[in-house]
Amino acid sequence: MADSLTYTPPKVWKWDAESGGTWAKINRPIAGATHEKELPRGKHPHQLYSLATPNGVKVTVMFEELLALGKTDAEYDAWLIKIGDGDQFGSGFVEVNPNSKIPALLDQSTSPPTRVFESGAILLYLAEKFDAFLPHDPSARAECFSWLFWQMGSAPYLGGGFGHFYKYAPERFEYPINRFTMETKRQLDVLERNLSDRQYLCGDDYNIADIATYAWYGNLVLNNAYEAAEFLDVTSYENVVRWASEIQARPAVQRGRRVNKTSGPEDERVPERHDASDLD
Ligand SMILES: N[C@@H](CCC(=O)N[C@@H](CS)C(=O)NCC(=O)O)C(=O)O
Repeated sequence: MADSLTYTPPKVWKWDAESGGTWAKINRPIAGATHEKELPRGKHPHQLYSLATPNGVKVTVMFEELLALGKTDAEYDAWLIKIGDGDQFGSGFVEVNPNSKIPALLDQSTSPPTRVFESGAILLYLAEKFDAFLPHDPSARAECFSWLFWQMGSAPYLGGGFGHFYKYAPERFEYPINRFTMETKRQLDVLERNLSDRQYLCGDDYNIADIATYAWYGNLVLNNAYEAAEFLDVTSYENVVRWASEIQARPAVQRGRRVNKTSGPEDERVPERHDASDLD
């Protein structure tokens, strides 16, 4: 191991310096709003406040899948939250998500409006509301919950651990990169083994567990995240690549991936979505 131990923690940690790295500007050890700012509201039942990160894409893919199924009541306005600029700390956003992270949803078809935060909770809320992409049979439903919550618990090791130290940290340190690469590859192997005899994560049917997991691990193996495909030898996870490619080819996934996107090729960016035609 090349890195030596150079830091002795003080008795009590104090927030007295920027941590450096890509996200230093928005890292803070306290919750709550930093400024007053109302959220905009559109005409559709669902108001989504988000950005096209993996957690954000889960929800826009879900909306596009519901609309593709003909669930016209699933219409939504997708407003852009620029997390790099601190929009998630505006007072209106914090009212919808006290955790100040995208995605956050306000369903104004209920009275009073229903707020939902945490991408997994939003997927479940929409799946139950529209009776779609969630099996009815209790055992099949339990399998879906298991993979959905597996994703919610595992992805922070991939994003906050591997992705952070491999791509965003101010310096590349061997110890955390090794630790989180080990865990990321172990997680990919969990998926690989599960998908070796299943088309989708829970069997023959595509459901919200696939939507959630594709957004993170699918994008990773298709080289859409962290420029780490070669480093992680992602092509060795053949079944994960096959599953991810199949999901990525779905028209609703192609549409959902573009909503609230502000980077990448110009013709893929749809920073805000208020009508199906915004994506056409
Ligand atoms: N567990 C949350 C995680 C959400 C999350 O980490 N969102 C990130 C973008 S992917 C964010 O908003 N970061 C802004 C910040 O940390 O201030 C979920 O799944 O919704």
